[in-house]
Amino acid sequence: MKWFKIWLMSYLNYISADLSKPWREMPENKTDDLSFVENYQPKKVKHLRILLHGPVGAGKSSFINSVISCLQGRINCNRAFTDATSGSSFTTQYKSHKIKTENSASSCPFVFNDTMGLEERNNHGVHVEDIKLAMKGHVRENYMFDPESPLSEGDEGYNPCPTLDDKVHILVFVVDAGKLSLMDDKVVKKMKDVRRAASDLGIPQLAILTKIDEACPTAKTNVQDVYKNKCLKEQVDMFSQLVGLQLSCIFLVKNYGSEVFTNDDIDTMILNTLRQIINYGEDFLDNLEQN
Ligand SMILES: Nc1nc2c(ncn2[C@@H]2O[C@H](COP(=O)(O)OP(=O)(O)O)[C@@H](O)[C@H]2O)c(=O)[nH]1
Ligand SMILES: [Mg+2]
Repeated sequence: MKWFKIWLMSYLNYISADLSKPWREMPENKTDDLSFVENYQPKKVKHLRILLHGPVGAGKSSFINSVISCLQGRINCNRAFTDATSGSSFTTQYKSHKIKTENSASSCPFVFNDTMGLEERNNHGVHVEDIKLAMKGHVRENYMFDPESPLSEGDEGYNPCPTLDDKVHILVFVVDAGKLSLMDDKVVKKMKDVRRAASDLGIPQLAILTKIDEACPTAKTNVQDVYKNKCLKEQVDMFSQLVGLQLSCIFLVKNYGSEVFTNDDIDTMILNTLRQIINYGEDFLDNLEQN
């Protein structure tokens, strides 16, 4: 019992101690990133298409709502419907989420496609083949995903002649930072398959680890401390090894959920991540120009 107490105390000390320096520098506030996002204009397409992909309940719809909240300056929790009871996938339709800002009548020049969540059971959640088709631009707007059979050529929801606008320009994995160690092998395999398909198409990939407020008991979610937290760093390392993504492509985020007002720390995390997403997507479009 005595040794258990000593072990527990040293473990708690270990997880509650922050690194002396953050392993990634974050901006002091949201000003630069907000202005970058507000002034962003894609060079080659009307909208930069961002595909969010990951397990059910990871926070994909919440991330879209959080971006809307940051840009509108007020909490918006219903545009991309979230599911607080998440057991099975709530998002079943392939839908482009356009975002309007407070000051502009037109929508932002980027869109999010939220997919039906990945599930470990066969015939549940989105089919990996459907994600591959979506990346190539073959999935039409409002197509209802069918977990039992992937879309095929000749189906009504199949777009045989996608334009560059229809294609995905950046793939974003969204995973719950607190559930990495519990993630089923089959889900990891599905994510790796999707990653490989994206790489074959030259589409860059990035990951967001969400729910950092729940993942580590001692994590402080103010923006300057998030990247000092040892436990969160371990989750980032773990995800990097699981899926094979570089550390520089993995971002920590707390989505808006129970808040009634937006705040600077959450805005900074969300907008900084969005800025990286946009930069990676633009790199993809730039490289196409060179080919
Ligand atoms: N505490 C916390 N809850 C979150 C966060 N992101 C999402 N959630 C909650 O997790 C649940 C599932 O989120 P949802 O966006 O529907 O997941 P999706 O299936 O990936 O679209 C909802 O109840 C959200 O409010 C987060 O960063 N922190
Ligand atoms: Mg969803």
